Amino acid sequence: MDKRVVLSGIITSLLIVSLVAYSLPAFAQGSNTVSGKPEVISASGIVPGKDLIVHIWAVVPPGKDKNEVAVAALAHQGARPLTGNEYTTIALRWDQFSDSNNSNDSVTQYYNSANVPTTVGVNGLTALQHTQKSWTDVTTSKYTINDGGSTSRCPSLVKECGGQTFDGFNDVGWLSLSSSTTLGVTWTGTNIDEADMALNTNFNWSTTGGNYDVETVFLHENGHVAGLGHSADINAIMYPSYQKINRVLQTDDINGITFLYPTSATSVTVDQINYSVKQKSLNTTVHVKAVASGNSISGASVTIQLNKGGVPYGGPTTGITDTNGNVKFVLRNAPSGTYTTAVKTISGSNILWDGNYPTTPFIK
Ligand SMILES: [Ca+2]
Ligand SMILES: [Ca+2]
Ligand SMILES: [Zn+2]
Repeated sequence: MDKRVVLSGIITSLLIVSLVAYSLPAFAQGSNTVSGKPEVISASGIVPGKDLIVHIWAVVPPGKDKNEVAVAALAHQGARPLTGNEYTTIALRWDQFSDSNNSNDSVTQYYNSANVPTTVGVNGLTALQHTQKSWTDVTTSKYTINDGGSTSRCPSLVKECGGQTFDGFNDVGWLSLSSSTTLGVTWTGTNIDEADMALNTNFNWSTTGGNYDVETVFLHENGHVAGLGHSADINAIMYPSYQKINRVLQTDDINGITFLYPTSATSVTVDQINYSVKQKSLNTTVHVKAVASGNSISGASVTIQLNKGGVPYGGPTTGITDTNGNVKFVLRNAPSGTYTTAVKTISGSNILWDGNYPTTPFIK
């Protein structure tokens, strides 16, 4: 809940990965590439005096200024534009991913199919589920969002549901939104972790390759649900303008979700150091495994220092563990004596060495 403290330390990186758009003059930027369609922009606002942020998609009618349209669309929601500084200090960040309990590391989202356009039908839920999977499947992030099933609740934070109350549920629904230019909205709390979404039934929606593509918009909105802001990267899902059908997270989106919710590092240890002699060579094999699961760790970079008679023999050497978690070091023309191995470093993607290794000597 303590977003101000949690987020204060990550402002610099957030600005780089996902919030650059806010340092640009407009909270709505970008050009339209959907031929024959008016430009669609996304903008974020805050309701003064309330614990609420809203993200909207708004259609810019021909000849209209997109910033004016965004301001007007936000005003329809009772909100004013959000500045970059405000976003980085008050944005939603789900606390369950940073507490000491791993069993609660997920967000649950429910779907209300009432009022779904006939052109969308049951495919609306499928599209939403795809986007939940897309954000969940980022391997470098532990962010997880699950389908909680169907609901008849009106997404409580959405203005058109009345009252804008926190009901403890993250709901998605189809509503006739009051602004004729607003394609969809996502509301989130700033202190209370809750996110509700609605798409406007007054537009033409498609799940079969036409615009506006439901999954593309759900994917962007579920980025806001995760706590991401807009990106200046025109390829990113979190770019604040509907460009075309795009149902795949891009590098910038992956960087953003990874920054907010990085996967916890796996604790690894060295459980075995084996020696063998082949002709004049001394082979030293180091095995790396995960402490908790016992699984062998491949691709880890291991640096050792071989000692003979208690003093370093040669310099440190580095190798990479194979698929069995082993890395072999070969000392050619090894003289007779008592050898020990000091493991200096173990590094690799998302692993953290516990510093332990066996110290049993080997006599050649
Ligand atoms: Ca947790
Ligand atoms: Ca709700
Ligand atoms: Zn947006």
